[in-house]
Amino acid sequence: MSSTTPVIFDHDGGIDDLLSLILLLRLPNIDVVGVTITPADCYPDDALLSTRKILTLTGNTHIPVSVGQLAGPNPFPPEWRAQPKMCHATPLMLRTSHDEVKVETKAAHEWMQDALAHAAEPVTVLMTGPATNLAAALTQSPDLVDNVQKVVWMGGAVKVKGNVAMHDHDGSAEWNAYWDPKATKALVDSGVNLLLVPLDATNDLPVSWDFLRQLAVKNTPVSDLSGQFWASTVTSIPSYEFTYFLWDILSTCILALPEDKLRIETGQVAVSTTTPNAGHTYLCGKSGSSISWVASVDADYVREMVIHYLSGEF
Ligand code: AGV
Ligand code: CA
Repeated sequence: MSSTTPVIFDHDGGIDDLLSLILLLRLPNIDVVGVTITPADCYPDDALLSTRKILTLTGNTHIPVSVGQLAGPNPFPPEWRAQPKMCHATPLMLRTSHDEVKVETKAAHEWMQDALAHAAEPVTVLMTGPATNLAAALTQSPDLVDNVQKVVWMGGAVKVKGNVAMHDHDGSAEWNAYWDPKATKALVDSGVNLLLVPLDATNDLPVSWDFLRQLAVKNTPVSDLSGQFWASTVTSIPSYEFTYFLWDILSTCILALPEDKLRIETGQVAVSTTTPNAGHTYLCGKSGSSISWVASVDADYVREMVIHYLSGEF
């Protein structure tokens, strides 16, 4: 066994997905073996360009990137998908090249199957977008479940209300789970070792002005770029939803958070795939699958950890 944890990171190109990539690459004892992109809360060209630039900026041009070709039935609002274009328009990102980072020709779910099949030890999969790529990989090759150490997924809302606000939805689902409800169900039912990081836990971590001020006083290249990314989220469109949270950021922190800083619950969870609650991840005594989720965390500790790792030099 190596002393580092091999991790595949599947993200969907949002502001906090890209910040999570920077954070993940700066956590100790993590070996990122590949980055895959789900074309969900982003436009994939922007997500790919920003990912390649972040890998270059952090000295990780050896890490391969693969873009997903599968899409769920419930698209994200175009305003949200367009927002992260600003990330590769900041001066530091404009000055950074991208072409040293290899883009795999295989689609993300196929690249994942290869990577898992050939891994020397079981791999941790961190996901901060919809579950589509991993669900497809495990549906096509169910034996690969044994090659996954664990899945940490920002998705779902177990005992709290969701964040989907659409005319044909009752608001019970979280967006990543809703984008591709069948993939959500397939993942939950796959038998993989799954830890959800649902809204239950992330609701305690809004991106507040106080948090942004604490990051800003660090006054370093990494904290400045991070603060610029987050600055674009304070204008989230009120008609959809106003507050931006440390959703994906918390999920990334879970890989390095001491056990006594979080509370995990385990139960039988089922997933709806039909209106009006498609993507709802709910407790269900009889017909659900046994999975775990992060119920709460030490929010002050997490904020300090984020500010610590998102400051310093690149
Ligand atoms: O539901 C949270 C997920 C996270 O993976 N995403 C954003 C995070 O990357 C969807 C989402 C919910 N509310 C949003 C979202 C908002 N106001 N803006 C953009 N994306
Ligand atoms: Ca995301």
